[in-house]
Amino acid sequence: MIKIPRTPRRRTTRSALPSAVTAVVAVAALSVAATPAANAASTLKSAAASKGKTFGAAVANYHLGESQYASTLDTEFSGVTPENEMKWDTTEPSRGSFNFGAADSIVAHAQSHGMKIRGHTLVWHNQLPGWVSGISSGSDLNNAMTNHIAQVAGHYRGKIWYWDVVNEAFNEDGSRRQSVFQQRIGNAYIENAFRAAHSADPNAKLCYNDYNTDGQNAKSNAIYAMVQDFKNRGVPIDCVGFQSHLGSNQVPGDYQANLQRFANLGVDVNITELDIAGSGQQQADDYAKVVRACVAVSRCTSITTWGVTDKYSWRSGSTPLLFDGNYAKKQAYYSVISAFGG
Ligand code: 9MR
Repeated sequence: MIKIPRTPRRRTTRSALPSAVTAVVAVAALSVAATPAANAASTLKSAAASKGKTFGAAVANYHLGESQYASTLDTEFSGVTPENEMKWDTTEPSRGSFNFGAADSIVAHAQSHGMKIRGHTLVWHNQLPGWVSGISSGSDLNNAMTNHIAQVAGHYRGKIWYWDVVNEAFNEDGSRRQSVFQQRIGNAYIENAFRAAHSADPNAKLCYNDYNTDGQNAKSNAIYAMVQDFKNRGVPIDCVGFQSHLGSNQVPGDYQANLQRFANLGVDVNITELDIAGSGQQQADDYAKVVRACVAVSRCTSITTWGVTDKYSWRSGSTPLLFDGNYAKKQAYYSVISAFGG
């Protein structure tokens, strides 16, 4: 384990010191510069790595050509989630015609920078092409769904760390969302999807992902019961994703306890789409609470913010990310680093 200095060394002015001291300072400075640990806590990814975690961002392929976007991503983040490029409407816009171009570019960028990839998402009621919603027979829809998973997860076999296999399948009251999958196939569609993903890419860790599940409530209780049932029956599930799209001052008091109860079922927990409305001290405090909770839960392996810069956030009016519209580091950025102990 590499020890990280708590505070950055101060620069010392050479001319103000006698030469012997100057030499010692110079040697010390050299050895600091030569030690990778010297700046270990100076980026999000190095701060997270000091606690064994990955710090990712949702990425849009069409922004990668913007140099500040790419350089902020490459310097600060150790994980990526394609924001839209792996969704069904992009990857299989008409039945049996697959399109992987945009997602392949993100994957290539991530691989060439040593970043881990969260695949997002195989089965979701949104960004679903019309041909899927138009299928009226349950067995035909199940075939279309398992074929989609086989093709998409198969295309990226061996490259994905975690897959969000099924996204947002529950209502706030804990009942099943009446998506086309639920209506035509019934409750079994979720486990069918996980089994298909496991066959397509046996080494990817498979997640169920949802929002408003950040504390104990009817929705997270229903997901908890599903995961427990899957574990009991041997349905392949490895992880639960907590999106954590949060308003200001809304980190639930039981955030950590909620992560921990899922971890205790024998799954990893990921914070998958973190963004928190607000600014200044409030936003910094809210981010710190989330990071501290993840640090305290050993199976919390990854935090992903839902974007890099406020200017391209899906909720940019809430300025919810760690870099402002000019890529300046916000107060919340520094509180994340210090919440990791940096
Ligand atoms: O950030 C995504 C945005 O660009 C899309 O227009 C939107 C379409 O529904 O999806 C956004 O990402 C969502 C994610 O895939 C699932 N959880 C909620 C996210 C924010 O809406």
